[in-house]
Amino acid sequence: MINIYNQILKSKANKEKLLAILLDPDKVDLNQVEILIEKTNQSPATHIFIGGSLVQNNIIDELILRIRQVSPFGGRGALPIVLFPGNPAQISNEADAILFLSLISGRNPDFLIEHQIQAVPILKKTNLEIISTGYILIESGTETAVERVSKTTPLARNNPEYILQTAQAGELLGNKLIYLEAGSGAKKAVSKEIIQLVSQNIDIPLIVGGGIVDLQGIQNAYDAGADLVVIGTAFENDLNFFNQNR
Ligand code: 1GP
Repeated sequence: MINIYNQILKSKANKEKLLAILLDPDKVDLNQVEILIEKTNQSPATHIFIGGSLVQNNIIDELILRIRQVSPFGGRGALPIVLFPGNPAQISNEADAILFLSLISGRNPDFLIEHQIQAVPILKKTNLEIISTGYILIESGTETAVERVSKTTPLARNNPEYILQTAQAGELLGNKLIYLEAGSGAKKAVSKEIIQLVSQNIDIPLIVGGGIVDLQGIQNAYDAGADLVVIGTAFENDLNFFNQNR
């Protein structure tokens, strides 16, 4: 079995940028999975992330099985499938790995540690690769679903030093990844300045997502130092997002 985290480290060392397409099981129509995966395979995506703030039911298993079913080489050609869960109900043994998130920008104990404790008995029954991730929500113009659901305040955009300190605390606590999140459908993506400051001052790989709506936005995040960029809404809204000249 491939070790997804080691692959991410290797890509970072080789300066190869990574791209995850985020599928929200609440929004994916199972009858559309075939075209979705066809478009994903034609895109530069290196990973599929699955999750959402609200998803509660077991359609995640079904979605992943369907993805494997329609992927090349009897499913072996599927991109690595990584859970990006909003709550412990979103754990599926059908995925390859899970971002074991702690919302370290927030001060809600449920999202800092309680959900993780609840997830342990479920995780122990799976073969998922568990990747500890410091998740940092950054102010992005309007209230986002993750803000609403987690009942936490995002970090102020105009205080990059505090954002950096939060990321560094996550690294010192042993997180293997830092995720700078503007929130799905955010008005403003995480700024270049913030990405640059954080990426230059942590050693672990950096994920950036939320509110990136064009290819230039992806490139900007890479140029600023993001190792992996996450695209959700833009691809959801336009499956040809990656084949257009923008
Ligand atoms: C959300 O970072 C991801 O958690 C992706 O956000 O839907 O805005 O691309 P978008």
